[in-house]
Amino acid sequence: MRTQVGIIGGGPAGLLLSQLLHLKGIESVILERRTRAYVMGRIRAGVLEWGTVEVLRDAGVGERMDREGQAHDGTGIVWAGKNRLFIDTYKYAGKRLMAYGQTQITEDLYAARDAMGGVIIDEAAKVTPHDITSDTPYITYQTQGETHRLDCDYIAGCDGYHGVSRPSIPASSLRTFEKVYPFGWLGILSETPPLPEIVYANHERGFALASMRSPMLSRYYIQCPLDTNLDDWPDERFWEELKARFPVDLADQIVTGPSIEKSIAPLRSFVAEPMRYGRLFLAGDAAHIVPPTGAKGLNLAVSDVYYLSRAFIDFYVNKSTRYLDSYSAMALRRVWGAARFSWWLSMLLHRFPDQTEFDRRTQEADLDYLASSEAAQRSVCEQYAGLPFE
Ligand code: RFL
Ligand code: PHB
Repeated sequence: MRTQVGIIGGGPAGLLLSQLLHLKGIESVILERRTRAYVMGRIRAGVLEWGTVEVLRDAGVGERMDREGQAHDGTGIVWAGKNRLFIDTYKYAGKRLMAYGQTQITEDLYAARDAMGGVIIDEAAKVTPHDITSDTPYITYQTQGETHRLDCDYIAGCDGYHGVSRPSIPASSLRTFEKVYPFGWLGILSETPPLPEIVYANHERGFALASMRSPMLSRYYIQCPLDTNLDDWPDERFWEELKARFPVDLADQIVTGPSIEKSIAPLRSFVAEPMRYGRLFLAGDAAHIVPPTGAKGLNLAVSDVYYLSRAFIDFYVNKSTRYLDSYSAMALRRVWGAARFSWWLSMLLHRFPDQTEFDRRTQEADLDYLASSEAAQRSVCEQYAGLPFE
């Protein structure tokens, strides 16, 4: 088989890239390791920057998002059990946020690709890129035990943190930066009405977050030790702990019910540089991971894909490699901005096991300063709402 762009990974990054290329008449094939049901069943991100909303609309997958997604002017932060600060991104950055699930985005993208005859090979095993520094790269993979070969002009590595693309770049040509946080997030999804807005809590028992997917679907998280066992967290215990981390007035508004999903995610910051090696381009979690506190992971995957699709379009339509050549540097500028912000917000809102009283006081001073300073709020809003694309 031959195509123009071979895409490894059928998560949001790979699907969106394929869709944006298709709209400009550029062919691609997606190779996805998992079954369709598995990919669709993953519960992950929920908060979209407005730039992401616009890219999804331009990709022709905005209809359900505009109908079912919930636009917000910002996000609340509570700490010391009492204060509530509203991070008003609309007032200070002129941008709203959209609460709409990654699960739904993935469904919308699969539906769009299928409707347009997009080629997606599910359950592709042993996907391996070859000859990536030559002008004739190709990818081999197996389906039902049979090996196939996909020839292409370029390869897009959109296969997430555990994918095969990044490890196929020689270690001597790749620099990686990593920070691992000493806790995770225990998250649940429940078919209960959410709080009216997204609220982050810094509490002495640990961080908590109230979020949403739709008027009858809530998403909540609590900070937990890395060795937490899901079996030790029946729903009742989760709700009790969640409510204990919010001020009473908010806790009283939380509607509880049976969970329909429960999982633990570790927190990590990771960046690989450069995001290009020969004819292989990395996008999304394949190149970088941010802790979820800043709600940036999916948004970065979308901004990478926005830059990368523009680069391929410029190449195929205008015969120019200008954007392909600047892709890595351009994407990394935005990545590091989001990596810094996500790290900062994580440090601000969590309780660290080795935190001293000094650390606690400076954390609280940072929060109090944010509450009292319009300049500080403006700066946070600009970053939380998402830096503009170049
Ligand atoms: P994905 O979604 O991991 O998709 C990669 C795809 O590649 C496939 N794959 C392979 N295919 C072929 N061969 C191989 N060898 C392969 N190896 C892997 C995988 O099966 C998969 O289908 O990466 P992508 O597309 O870059 O998308 C990134 C986002 O998924 C991620 O950044 C976000 O979910 C992060 N995130 C959030 N981001 C936000 O912008 N806002 C949020 O509110 C937000 N909340 C979150 C989050 C992530 C979380 N978890 C669980 C990590 C909340 C959580 C709890
Ligand atoms: C979510 O709704 O899953 C969510 C919201 C905000 C975050 C992270 C995750 O910072």
